[in-house]
Amino acid sequence: MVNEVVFLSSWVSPFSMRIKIALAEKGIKYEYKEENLQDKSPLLLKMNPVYKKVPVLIHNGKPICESLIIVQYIDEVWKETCPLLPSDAYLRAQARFWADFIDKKVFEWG
Ligand code: GS8
Repeated sequence: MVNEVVFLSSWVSPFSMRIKIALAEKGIKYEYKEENLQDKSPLLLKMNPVYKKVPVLIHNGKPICESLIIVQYIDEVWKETCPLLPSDAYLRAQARFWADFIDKKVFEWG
């Protein structure tokens, strides 16, 4: 299977750190494209027409948006290497709770 991975991000984006860590843990090679959020690229507007935000992962030409959804996608597609969530369902629920808490209470502007 061809795995062409492009990561649209910005240095100011704390949400993008989730993707950087997930890609690093899985050892996935990717092309990084820095976005200027004051002057968004046509590629970002095309790949994330709903929110027009980074991060966006483009896998074999198909975009995945929203950092937690991207992390889950990476974990499902590259499932043989380094699982990102605990194998126990209860511990997985706890991990998801805290990720959701961070989005709602820490990064309320996101
Ligand atoms: C939040 C992404 C976000 O806010 C996620 O991916 O989890 N819920 C989303 N991205 C910001 C940069 S980080 O502050 C962004 O792209 N902002 C551009 C804009 O709002 O126009």
